Amino acid sequence: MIKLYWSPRSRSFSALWLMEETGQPYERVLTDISTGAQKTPEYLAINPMGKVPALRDSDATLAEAAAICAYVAERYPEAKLAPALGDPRRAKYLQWLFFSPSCIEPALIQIFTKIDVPTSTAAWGSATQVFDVLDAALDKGPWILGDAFSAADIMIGSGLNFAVRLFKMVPSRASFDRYIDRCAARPAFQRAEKLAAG
Ligand SMILES: N[C@@H](CCC(=O)N[C@@H](CS)C(=O)NCC(=O)O)C(=O)O
Repeated sequence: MIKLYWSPRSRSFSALWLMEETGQPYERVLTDISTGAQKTPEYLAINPMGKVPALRDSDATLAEAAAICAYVAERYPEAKLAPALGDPRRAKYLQWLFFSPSCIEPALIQIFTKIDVPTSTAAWGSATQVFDVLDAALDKGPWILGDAFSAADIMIGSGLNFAVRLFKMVPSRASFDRYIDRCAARPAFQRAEKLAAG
């Protein structure tokens, strides 16, 4: 059975939401980052970054929330969390799955730290560009790929929920509001919210 290493009120939320969407049994292994549990030698052997979330599946271990999404979507194809190999929608699925750690995360750090980086040098362009691009992509909906919910929505939805709704780091927009509402209405999101509260 998959083991999910997680900590309350952390980026583990996306992995909890993901596992809840699969409908498969999994074991939650509390790795409370407020106690330093993420820095033990045992845990560092799983994720040398000493951060949650991380996952164990028999002999396989991995960290990084977006990679966990990709792995679990492939592990449980019946959950339909990713377009199948050969489906043309898979291209955009991968793009949006990677957009979260590659563009949304650094844009939020830029907002938080107020560092100035030339847009042509910054891999994420600018925070304005990131959220304009997301706004346009989410305008039609209901999901980032259109009609099909996917693991990319788990990464994008968790990021927007955190940045727009919970911490108000990014001004809301109509498309974001509708999208976060749709994400938050999913029973798996609601179960993950309860679990993530600790
Ligand atoms: N790049 C990682 C980031 C994970 C991360 O930042 N985790 C934080 C909690 S939100 C953490 O474990 N911090 C504890 C520490 O660094 O000691 C991912 O996307 O999964």
